[in-house]
Amino acid sequence: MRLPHIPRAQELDIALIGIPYDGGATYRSGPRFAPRNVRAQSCMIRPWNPVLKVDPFSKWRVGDYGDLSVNPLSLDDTFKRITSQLNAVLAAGARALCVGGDHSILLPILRSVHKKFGPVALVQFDAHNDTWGGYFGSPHSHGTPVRRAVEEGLLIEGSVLQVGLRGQVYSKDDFEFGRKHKFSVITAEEFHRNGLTPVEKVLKRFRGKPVYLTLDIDVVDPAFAPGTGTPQVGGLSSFQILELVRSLTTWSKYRRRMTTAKSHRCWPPTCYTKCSACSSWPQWPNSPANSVSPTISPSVGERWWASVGSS
Ligand SMILES: [Mn+2]
Repeated sequence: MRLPHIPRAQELDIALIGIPYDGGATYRSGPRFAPRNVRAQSCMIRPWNPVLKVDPFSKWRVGDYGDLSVNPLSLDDTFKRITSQLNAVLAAGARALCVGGDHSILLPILRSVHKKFGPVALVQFDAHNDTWGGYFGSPHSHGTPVRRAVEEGLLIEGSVLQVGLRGQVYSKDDFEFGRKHKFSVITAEEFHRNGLTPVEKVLKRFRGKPVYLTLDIDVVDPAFAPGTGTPQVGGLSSFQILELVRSLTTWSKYRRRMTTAKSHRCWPPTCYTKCSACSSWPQWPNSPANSVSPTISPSVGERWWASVGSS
């Protein structure tokens, strides 16, 4: 990321973390190279967002934590490594923004989130529901993490929102698991026809709950994001995915009007712990900002930005 490399979670509010693993991919490999490419592409990111009217780098201490250690020859060992390393990040009070990696890494991430926060709601932007029972005899792959997360009790029952599902599946029963567990599903076709309103309606039901957001890049149409491991036509345009992600912040503003600072629970548009868009840190009694090194001033974000260059 266009950020300073700071592998010390206690100094960060938001840690960007690469997880370069694609041992769970069943078709086209390569997601292991995604973190480094996201970093390269981030060179054009500038601090002020005129749509959301926010400069996140001056508001929060955001840094590139680096990549987690993975084992390219073992899915089980990789999962243990991911959970264990993320546990340390979350225990230090930082929020993690993880960049995979194929979608199998969602499960070890959610295990770590559960350890810190208990069951969470899940918002999933994806072409697939990822609720396969297994694949090639393995309980884990990029198509299974949501099912395993439900089975392990990592998610709040009835609080899963999936947006962008499309394409052919193996059987009509592929959607049975989601129905049984009361998932809210908005297919790509429904999204194209009805826009953001149904999404926002479901999100309002998640108010007061901790939420984890996961975005599988294949939710975007391969015309815009051709490098994905499992391309599916009929997906979202680059503008639509921006609007979809921004809708989370709009919902956050709605919540800001509806709640007081003290009772404020959190909506993170980019990660899963406490709010990143709805309030400044001093309003959070137990925020990470209150426990980090006093040598870091609130204005440090601006200096960080300057230190990594500007165009
Ligand atoms: Mn997918």
